[in-house]
Amino acid sequence: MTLSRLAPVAALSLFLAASDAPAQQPAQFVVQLWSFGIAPNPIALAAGKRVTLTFVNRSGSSHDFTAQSFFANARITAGDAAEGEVELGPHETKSVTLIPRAGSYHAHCSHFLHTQMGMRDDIVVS
Ligand SMILES: [Cu+2]
Repeated sequence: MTLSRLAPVAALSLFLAASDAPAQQPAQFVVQLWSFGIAPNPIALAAGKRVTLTFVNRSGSSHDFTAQSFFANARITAGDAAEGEVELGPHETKSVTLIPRAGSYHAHCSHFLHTQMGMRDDIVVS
């Protein structure tokens, strides 16, 4: 194939790549939970920018991601964080899409003694 035939294809793929990332596309952010920890720490998010938080429970035990103040101050557009909490069964993954408000928040697992064993985290929205 000659270069002159490849050029339109290259131009088309450039166009597709550019139109693939519109501004309203939420960013993805993965939060991992296990026995006993939450990562990353801190969870750093951009204020006012829509983001999909995907909570991945890597362990065979149930955990939750509890951050009442964080969720109460965010605008949730998809998913569920009822009472400021995302409950995860063994090896379960759940996503919540939201627009976070600037601030510093705490997160933890509310299961008995899990916070004390290391399941705590900070969320920094700036
Ligand atoms: Cu836990």
